[in-house]
Amino acid sequence: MAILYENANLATFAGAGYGVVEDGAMLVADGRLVWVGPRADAPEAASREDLGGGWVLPGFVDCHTHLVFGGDRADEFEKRLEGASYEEIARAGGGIKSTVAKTRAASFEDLFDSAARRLHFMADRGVTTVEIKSGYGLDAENELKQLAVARALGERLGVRVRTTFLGLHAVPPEFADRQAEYAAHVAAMIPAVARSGLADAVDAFADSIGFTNAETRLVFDAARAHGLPVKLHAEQLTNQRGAALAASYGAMSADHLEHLDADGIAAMAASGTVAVLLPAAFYFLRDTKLPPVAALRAAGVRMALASDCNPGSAPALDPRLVLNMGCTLFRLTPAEALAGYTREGANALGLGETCGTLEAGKAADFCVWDIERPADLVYWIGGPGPRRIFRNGEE
Ligand code: DI6
Ligand code: FE
Repeated sequence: MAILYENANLATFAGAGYGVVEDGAMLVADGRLVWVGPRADAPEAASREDLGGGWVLPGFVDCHTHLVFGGDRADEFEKRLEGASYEEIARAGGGIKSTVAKTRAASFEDLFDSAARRLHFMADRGVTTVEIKSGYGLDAENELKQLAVARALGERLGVRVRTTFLGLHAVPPEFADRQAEYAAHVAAMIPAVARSGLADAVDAFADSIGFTNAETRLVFDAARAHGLPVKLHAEQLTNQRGAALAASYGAMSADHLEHLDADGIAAMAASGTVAVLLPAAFYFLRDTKLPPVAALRAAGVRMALASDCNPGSAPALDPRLVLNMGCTLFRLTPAEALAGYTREGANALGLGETCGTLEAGKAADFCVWDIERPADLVYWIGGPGPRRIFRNGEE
């Protein structure tokens, strides 16, 4: 049955800026937006619903998270406040490796329950699509366990989930001092990952405390051979020219990018690779090197904004807080930040035709907010979620 939603201002994010339609209406049928425009021009509909004068935005798309993991790392937070650096903790066997031990020890149900609590929080605050990476299992069994939990979250929580295999995240203890062998082992896991149908993409952590470009290539070649698109954690802590490498594989996105240089920007612009900015990690690690936002903007590179939710570098769940950080720390405009959490997040996941804007033909994923203007969502340092949330037309 078609329903006309009316009496709301729309921020559609179709085209430049907010794409505002004042006093707008949306016709929804079969879970999709059929028509979007000014109420005065709205088509006839058997059923109508009054949205009470709020603002409607697309549901948020959080295109980079590590939402499924065992335990947490509050103890390391304390250590860092006593003077240890993220790299020192990682090199001393803490960091990602400690989460790996807890993730391996956790059952499917334990992982599901803890991640579901986090995802409920995000969903209540307007996230209708989320990407979830593996990367804390680091062997075939536990990586697939994490990916299966991510899939189950999507099925049971009513959020659209895209999964990413991040086997090349850290070297597990059984491969200590054999990093190159581990990279080959991860490449050899790709056929089974592809066969399982549990991963929509492949990611890697190319950095000084992560993997070399040659190791990343090995895994990307395997991904390509099995039809899986790639993306990369690039230039987070050092400039390893990972973004250019990612672009050469037609990567969907390159993420973090604090140390990105002009060549990397040009390569991303040429390949259409989305820049995913992660200000919560920048904030939590007290980084000082800003990603080159002005140069990315000037080069016309699409910029998405995401939480990077993970236990080590970004225990962040609230999209409004991340939106504010994107503006305050990275100098995005509020319109860019909101487009980054909707349209560009969808583009970074290859979902640009599916969701991320309020346009006819897309999924009816939208939130109704009680605000005066869209920038209110960004201006407050965190804040309440939307009054109503719809995904595929279902509230
Ligand atoms: N970069 C990050 O910020 C996260 N992973 C990565 O490659 C951190 C993950 C963690 O510390 O657990
Ligand atoms: Fe990350």
